Amino acid sequence: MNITGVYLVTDRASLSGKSLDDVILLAVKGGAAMVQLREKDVSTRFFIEEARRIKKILNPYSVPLIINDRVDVALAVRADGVHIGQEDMPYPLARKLLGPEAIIGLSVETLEQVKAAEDLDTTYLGVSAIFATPTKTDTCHHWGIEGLRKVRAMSRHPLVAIGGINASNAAEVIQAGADSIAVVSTICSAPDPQKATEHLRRIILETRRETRSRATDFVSSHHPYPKGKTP
Ligand code: TZP
Ligand code: MG
Repeated sequence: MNITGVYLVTDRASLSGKSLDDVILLAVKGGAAMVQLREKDVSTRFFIEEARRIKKILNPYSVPLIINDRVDVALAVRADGVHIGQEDMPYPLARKLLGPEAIIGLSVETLEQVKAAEDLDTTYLGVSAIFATPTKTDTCHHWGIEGLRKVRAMSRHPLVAIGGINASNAAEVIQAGADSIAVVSTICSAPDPQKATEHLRRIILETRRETRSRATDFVSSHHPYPKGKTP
């Protein structure tokens, strides 16, 4: 599974009057690569019905549906995967229940957790939270850009950065080593979620292009032979 691009994480409190289904559809039309359904205050029955409905919206676009926290809900609706935190079901058990093909993301909030995750075959690590955010106020620490660089250097896993990310800081988050950017309010609260997603996606692509071309310049400027004179 290629973890890349814009990752929408839903939050019904951030919808500013829009419907969840509309926001998800617009984000996908704008190029969102993954959608995580995150519900903290609904009944299990409601969560399952909603997940079934969202799965139908995502299917034609082949965008994976990830369920936050709840392995049982993911199994019930045959979602593509789950995102779990350090207090949720232990990763090995989630993997055992969901099988080898499932996308399983694990949140990491400390370097010890990053180190411990090296022994796990997680699909990605959710580096949480990069910046302080009003959307989630119980995060114990903020990695910042330097912290994210450290995680990149330590981890073999694809990294999904989350927390306070928007169009003004997305480029530096990608430069620091994130493979994907997960956002709630930048898409959910946007007046036009499709445009907001397209904008983030463009920033990611352009930043990757610039980083790649700088790397190529570096390699050619350190080539031992002048251009066209290789033996
Ligand atoms: N996990 C860590 S921060 C966060 C979650 C779910 C919320 C991110 O919200 P926003 O609005 O993108 O800052
Ligand atoms: Mg959780």
